[in-house]
Amino acid sequence: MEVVTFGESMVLFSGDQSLPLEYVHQFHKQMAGAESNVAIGLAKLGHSVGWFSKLGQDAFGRYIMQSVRGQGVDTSRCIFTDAAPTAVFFKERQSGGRTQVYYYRNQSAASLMKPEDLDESYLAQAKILHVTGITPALSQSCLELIGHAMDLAKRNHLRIVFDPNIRWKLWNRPDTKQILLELASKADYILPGLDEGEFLTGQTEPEGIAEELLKLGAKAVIVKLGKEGAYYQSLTEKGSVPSYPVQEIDPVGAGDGFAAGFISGLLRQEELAMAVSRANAVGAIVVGVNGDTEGLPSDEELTLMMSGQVN
Ligand code: CKP
Ligand code: MG
Repeated sequence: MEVVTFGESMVLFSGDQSLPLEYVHQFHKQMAGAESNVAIGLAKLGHSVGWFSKLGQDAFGRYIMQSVRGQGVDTSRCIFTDAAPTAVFFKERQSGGRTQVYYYRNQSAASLMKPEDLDESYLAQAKILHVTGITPALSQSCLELIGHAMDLAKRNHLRIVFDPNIRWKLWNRPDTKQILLELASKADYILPGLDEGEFLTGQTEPEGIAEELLKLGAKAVIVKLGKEGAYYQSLTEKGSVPSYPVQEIDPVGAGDGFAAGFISGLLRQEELAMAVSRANAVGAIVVGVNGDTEGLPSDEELTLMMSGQVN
C-alpha cells in the first residue's frame, strides 16, 4: 500500500431543495468522510491506498464499506461493531449557494476506534500516512489512536500528511489548539486552510502561518486559499500557486481533493510547487460537482485540467 488513512465516514443525506431542513421532504443518500474522500481520490488517480474505520454492524456500515471498496480502496482493516451505529449527517442547501451540515455522530461506531485497532505491520509498510484533525475530536480513544499511528509512522519513516480540518461542532474541550498543534508537530506536511492556520498560530497571513507551523518541525506547510489558490513554504523554498477556474457547485470535499492531489504529487516525486498545483486542480474539479467524492477525477481528467483544456 502506498498510502494508509483512517477516520470516520458517514452516510450523508443532502436536502433536495434549498430550504431549512425542517421543510425538506426528500434527501439524496451519499457517502462522505474526509479520510475516505482522500482515499477514493488517490485510488481514482491510480494509487494503492488503504482506509480503515470502525463501522456499525448495520445497513449504513455496509453501504459505506461497499462504496469505499467499490472505488478500489483497500478496506481489509475495517472493523464492524454492534456496540454503536454508523453515523449519519445532513446537508442543508441555503440561499446564495452556502451549505450547512448537521452531524448525528456522537458516540458513533467510529468514535469507538482505539489504538489496538491499528494493524501496525499494515501501516509500517506504507509510504505515506494521511490523517486529519477530525479523528482526534471524535473521542479520547480516537485521539490516542491518531497519536499512536503518527508515532508508529514516524518510527517507520513514512511521510505524514496532516490536514487540521477543524470542525467546531465536534470540539468541546478547552485544549483543542494544544492537541492539534501536538499532532501537527508529528507531521511532515501540514495543510491548513487560512482560518485554521490563524487559529493555530495567531498569524493572519499565509507566510506568517507557514513560518510558525514550520517551527514545529514539518518539511513543508501548504496554506489553502480557495479561489486564491495556495501558498507553500518549506525550509528552502516558498511561493504561491494560483487556483484553476471553476464554477462552484459544492465546496464540501474540496480540501480532501486537495490532499489527494498533493499526496499524488508526493508519490510522483514532484517538486513542491507542482504537487501543490496538482492539489489545486483536484480541489477545483471537486468543487464543480455535487457530492464529496463524485467529482474526484481520474488521472486523465486531471491531466486535462492541468493542461488547461477543461474548466
Ligand atoms: O474539508 P472538506 O470540505 O474537504 O471535508 C469534507 C468532509 O468528513 C465531509 O466529507 C465530511 O463528512 C467530513 O469532512 C466531516 O466530518 O465534516
Ligand atoms: Mg477541509
